[in-house]
Amino acid sequence: MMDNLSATAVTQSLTTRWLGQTCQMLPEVDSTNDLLKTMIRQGKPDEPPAGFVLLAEYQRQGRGRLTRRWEAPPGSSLLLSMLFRPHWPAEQMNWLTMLVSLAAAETIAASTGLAVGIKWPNDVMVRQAGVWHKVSGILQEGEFDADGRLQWAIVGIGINVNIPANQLPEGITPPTSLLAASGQFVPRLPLLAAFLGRVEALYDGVGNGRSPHAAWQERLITLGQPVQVSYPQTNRSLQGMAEGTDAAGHLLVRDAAGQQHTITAADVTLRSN
Ligand code: BT5
Repeated sequence: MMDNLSATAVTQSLTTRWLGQTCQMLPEVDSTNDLLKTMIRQGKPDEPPAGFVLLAEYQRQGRGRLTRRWEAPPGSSLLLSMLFRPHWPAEQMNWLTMLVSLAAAETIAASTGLAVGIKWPNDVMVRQAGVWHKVSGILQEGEFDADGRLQWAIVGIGINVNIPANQLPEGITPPTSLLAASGQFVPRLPLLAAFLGRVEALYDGVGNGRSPHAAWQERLITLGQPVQVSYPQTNRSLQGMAEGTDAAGHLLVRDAAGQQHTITAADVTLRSN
């Protein structure tokens, strides 16, 4: 079954004030993050505007972190990039990924009843047959201005909505979709509208002095678990206990010798899996 997402249908279904009120929907693109980056670099200052959302039904070269791919069959998923112009200090940079993963987790839990958690730093997971599976991934990119503030940031997210179980991509972490995990077709438009509404509320909350950190940390399935931390670029790795996160969202891991490490960017595997 397919459901249609058009830019008009999206804007009509939104309850947001600014997020997604300007949006564009493409049937096919290389990568929504890459195209949005080009639009920012080629546009006038403040074009596209903060809150602009670029959606696609299919990505020829959807990207994960580093050189990894994000794969989804046409029309099966939510694939979008959101543009923010936060002017936040660098220490708050990760709050965007934090609030977007939290918004996705809360929206998925509310609309499907599935158990939803977050695997540090950027994976939204649902529990299926007692095992956590990856249902969504987030890719944040941005640029700082001369005062070290976040001038613009793109947060791209892929949510596997109606990918049939036999069409799920290969994944380091076992992938699933809302359809595969719940057995129900999930209409994408109301899911998208609820998700963008939640992102906007959490983002506006930051402007009013509320950090998404506590609610995000509460959903982390990584804490209190033995983990393996791998740094793919250097081939180094570290084993320890994930004890918590700091206000910036970095993971705090204690090794067997009792030393605490602050992990800013890496891949984390739960050793109990
Ligand atoms: C991510 O990277 O999880 C970030 C994914 C971001 C995708 C969105 S879609 C819209 C926007 N435009 C883009 O081009 N990208 C963003 P990472 O943590 O590096 O995980 C990537 C890994 O997830 C891959 O190497 C695969 O193992 C696995 N994978 C690929 N497609 C998947 C899927 N649909 N579901 C679950 N896992 C997947």
